[in-house]
Amino acid sequence: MRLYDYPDCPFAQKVRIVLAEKELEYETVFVDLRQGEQRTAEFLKLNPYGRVPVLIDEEVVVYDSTLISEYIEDEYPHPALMPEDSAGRAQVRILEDFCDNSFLPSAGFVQAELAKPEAEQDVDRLQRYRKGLTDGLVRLEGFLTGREFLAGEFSLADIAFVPAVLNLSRLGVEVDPRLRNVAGWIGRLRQRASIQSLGF
Ligand SMILES: N[C@@H](CCC(=O)N[C@@H](CS)C(=O)NCC(=O)O)C(=O)O
Repeated sequence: MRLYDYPDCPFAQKVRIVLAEKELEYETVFVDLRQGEQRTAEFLKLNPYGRVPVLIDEEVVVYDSTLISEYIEDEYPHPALMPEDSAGRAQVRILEDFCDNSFLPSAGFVQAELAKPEAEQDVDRLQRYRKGLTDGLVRLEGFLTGREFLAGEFSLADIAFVPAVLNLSRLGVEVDPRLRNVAGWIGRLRQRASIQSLGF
């Protein structure tokens, strides 16, 4: 298997955690996004949207971290990272969607703002997107009531959030100590071998 990767990309990080959970061997191809390598004709043949990650498994080419994760789950089902029942699977997908389309973009905007010299940072924008993250954590607190992980057992939903939730302090976001479920969940994520092996 070959993963087209960019080390700081949270979507590529998601896929690396899935591969580590399944103990699958793969090689990585570094796509230098800063040099525009994602827009070369060769790369656009793999992903017409010009984004990492892309996974190639023999002749199968899959792009988009969520689609890749589901492909891996279908093809290499053990250990399972999706619940067996339809309701549980739908919940995992809803959480992944929330992560990919709301939580991770907020984290990305905060990160982009913090990368600027302090004098150029837009304080209102920073505050708005940090609030997006803290509101997101409140939502997760509800999902985690009476559960160790977001969908009960550890799943693709938890993996989706790892790159953002294990990076919160660097984004200047503290977990409100009243969010006990979230704090406990983050602690459990930090203990997982797959996550530790990737240096989170
Ligand atoms: N929905 C996609 C998002 C992937 C994505 O946004 N990748 C970014 C890097 S983190 C990228 O390749 N950006 C290059 C570009 O837009 O030119 C996924 O889940 O894989």
